[in-house]
Amino acid sequence: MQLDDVIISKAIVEKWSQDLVDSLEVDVAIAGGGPAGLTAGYYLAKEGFKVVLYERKLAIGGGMWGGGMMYNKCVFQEESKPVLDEFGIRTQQYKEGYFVTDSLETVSTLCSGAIKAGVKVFNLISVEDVMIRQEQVTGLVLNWSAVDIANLHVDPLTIRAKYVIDATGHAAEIAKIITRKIGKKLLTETGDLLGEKPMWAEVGERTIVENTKEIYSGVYVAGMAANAIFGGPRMGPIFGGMLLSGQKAAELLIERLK
Ligand code: 48F
Repeated sequence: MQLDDVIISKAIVEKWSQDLVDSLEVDVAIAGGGPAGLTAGYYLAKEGFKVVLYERKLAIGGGMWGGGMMYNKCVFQEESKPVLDEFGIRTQQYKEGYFVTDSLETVSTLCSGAIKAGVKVFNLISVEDVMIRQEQVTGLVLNWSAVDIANLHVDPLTIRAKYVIDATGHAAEIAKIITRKIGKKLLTETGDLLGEKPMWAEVGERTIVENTKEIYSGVYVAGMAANAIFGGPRMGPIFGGMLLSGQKAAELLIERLK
């Protein structure tokens, strides 16, 4: 059989466009494809909900590829091991309660698991704004990351979602968009982002799960953004809290969606 270059192009354009059209109205839209966003998406999609995830960069996986200071190993605590087992990520026990994984296996397996569970992932797309109706976030406003990088004047497109998850990591970008656009109305003590505190793995890993909750009507937070919003410490290359936070965000939303 002879290969036709134009059929190859048509296959890509038609199938991608169909995916985008199918994702314009969803149950949950996730901003950010790091460990927290991927884990939240996985558990939601597994329950049968329609989930879309947007990642600004070419590769999803966020801050996990480089392990700690480019040593490509990740550390996980005991509590998060069931999530690693659920995905089939191999672990080595280093000391009691400390498990080590290969960061490349961890990211690629989380990614594969989320997509196979049904999460529709769009890379190279940034969330640049939110849609708000009657003081509730009802969708996301998207643009190609390349538009932003090239500083092009191009208007975005919009998708509708019953719920949004801010899984944008340290930057907590959805929370920042909300405060910039409508003022200090987050569900924090001050209504504003309280800001991330210095590194402290023990406290950071605990508080990140506690801080995984609704931050504005229609918006939940998962992962590092939770501590950036609610004033918890960062925790460096221990990643169990990211998985547990993603899992908790999914559980909270499954309750609401049911
Ligand atoms: O940063 P990231 O990995 O967040 P996370 O899932 O995990 C945090 C850890 O990696 C690490 C840590 C562990 O101690 O602190 O940092 O909470 O992934 C966030 C992803 O969101 C993307 C960004 O490119 C990254 O891949 N992102 C950020 N803003 C946007 C976005 C945006 N506006 N639109 C789309 N993607």
